[in-house]
Amino acid sequence: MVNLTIDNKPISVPEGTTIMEAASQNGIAIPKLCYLKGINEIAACRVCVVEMEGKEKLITSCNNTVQEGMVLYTNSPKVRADRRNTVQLILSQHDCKCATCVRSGNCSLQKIANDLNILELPFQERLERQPWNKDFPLIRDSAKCIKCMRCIQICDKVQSLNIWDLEGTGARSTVNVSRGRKIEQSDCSLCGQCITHCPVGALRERDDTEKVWEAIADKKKVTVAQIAPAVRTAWGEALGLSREEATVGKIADALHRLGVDYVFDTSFSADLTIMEEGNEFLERFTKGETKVRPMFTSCCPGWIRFIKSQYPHLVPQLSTAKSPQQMFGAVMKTYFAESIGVDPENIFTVSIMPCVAKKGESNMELFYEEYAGHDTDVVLTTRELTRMIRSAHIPASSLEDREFDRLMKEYTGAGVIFGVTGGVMEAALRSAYYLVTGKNPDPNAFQAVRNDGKGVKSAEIQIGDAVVKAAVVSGLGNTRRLISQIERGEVHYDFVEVMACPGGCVGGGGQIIHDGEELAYERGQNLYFLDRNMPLRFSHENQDVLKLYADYMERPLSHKAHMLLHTDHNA
Ligand code: HC1
Ligand code: SF4
Repeated sequence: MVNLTIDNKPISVPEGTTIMEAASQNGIAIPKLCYLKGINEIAACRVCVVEMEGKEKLITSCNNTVQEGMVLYTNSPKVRADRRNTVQLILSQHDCKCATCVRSGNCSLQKIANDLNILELPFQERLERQPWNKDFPLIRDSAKCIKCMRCIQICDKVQSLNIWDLEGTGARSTVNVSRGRKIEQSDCSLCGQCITHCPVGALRERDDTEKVWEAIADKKKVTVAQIAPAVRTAWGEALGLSREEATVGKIADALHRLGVDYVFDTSFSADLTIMEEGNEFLERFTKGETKVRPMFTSCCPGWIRFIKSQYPHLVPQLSTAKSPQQMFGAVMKTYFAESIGVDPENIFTVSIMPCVAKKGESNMELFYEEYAGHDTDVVLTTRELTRMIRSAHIPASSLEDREFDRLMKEYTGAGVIFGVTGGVMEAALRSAYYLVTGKNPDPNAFQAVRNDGKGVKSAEIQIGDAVVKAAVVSGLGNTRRLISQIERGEVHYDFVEVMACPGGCVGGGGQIIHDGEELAYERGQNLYFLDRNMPLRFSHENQDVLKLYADYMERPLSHKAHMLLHTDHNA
């Protein structure tokens, strides 16, 4: 152990601990801007400086470790003056229009400037704004970039895509899309991890809330919304609701109060996906089609963009099932539209997703059907949903639990866990077991594929006489490593679930941002809790899904099911 003093408090911490961690473990918060544990420890912003007795120069606390006998001050006059100067210099190159910034109120730079009582900007340089395609789902405002490098590091180290790079030198250095490309020419997966790790408003999703307001105001349109599984774990974080208070039924209430006509839970179409994808897997598995093994899941659009750009030769191994979002859109514009007697052209479908790539998925021509345009008309992130609730001045405390609308009301715990890494696999195994053996397994039998925070899991699952070799991976860097192992023949799997974001959709790029805090694991546990407490935990027991087959689609993998619920990823 190392003994030292921070702000007159004697402390003792293990050798190798950084000063910042030592302070934090002892209830002393040192402000920071660029630091991200394990990912960005480069001391680029110099906001985390501290004063060390006997040393003239201040030292950065994020990348210096404790030494025996150190005497440190985190908030001395010298530290405060230096920090103020640093932050004023950062602000001199930052577009400080907080009133029109999407991150106002949730911005680390704004908070630090306020905390340091910076009420004037002594230096102000002319800001240059790089051009950007505002139609792209990921928006970057270069005038707000503080060059903390987090986006570069998260995209390189965690997602292995190297989309961002530093360009220019000295004071003119700035971040931009690497190799002089435009963002739409890059291989960006749209995972949105760079957005959720940006400390300011330099990166955000394309705001589509106005399109939804317009549809709501259009008397001809019937607006139909779906809420993704992972959204329920995070939306309350932005509105001051606890996990217990922030139920999905209250999101349904909020959407109705905003003027949406019908509201459903994407967990319904996650159950539908299991019926299609589970049967597809069993068909491929029992036919012994070894060359298409493993079959990869197809519900995560970040992963679909990744496989298409990085491993196009593996695309035939994707399940042909559309994602639950797209399946639901197709069902809303056909089966549901018919049931309420509305022309599909007048059905406006809105998805509330924890995801930025879903915006890209809904734009894909691939899903254009002659019957009524795109399956999904607009995708809003969890953040956009909370912005709409705020802009309608609906107090979160006034929301009440409201049921989903009829015809597609039911959903199971298996559908709910889609939102956490391993959940799609677990749901599929629950139903595959039933389809093969005619009996339900213990719903908790497949915990071996659940998230343990490591990013990759594998298990051999006995189903009847067969053993299914399953793997689950989240994060695209982890995915790249797993695919390399598969391609080198080091590992063999029958079925692989991939989610682009670490932890699955709960850690999605469209979720509520808590700077420097990773909440995916905790949110995932919330979904497991909800699953445990659901009356139904098997997708094949969803009565509304069974009715959809009986009344409209006949059976899984029928011709009609193929037309509406499957896609050709090569198209
Ligand atoms: Fe997901 Fe999915 S789980 S992809 O993460 O398969 O976004 O939540 O809605 O479509 O159900 C996202 C979440 C979501 C789909 C489902
Ligand atoms: Fe990289 Fe994901 Fe950001 Fe695209 S969205 S630049 S892949 S981190």
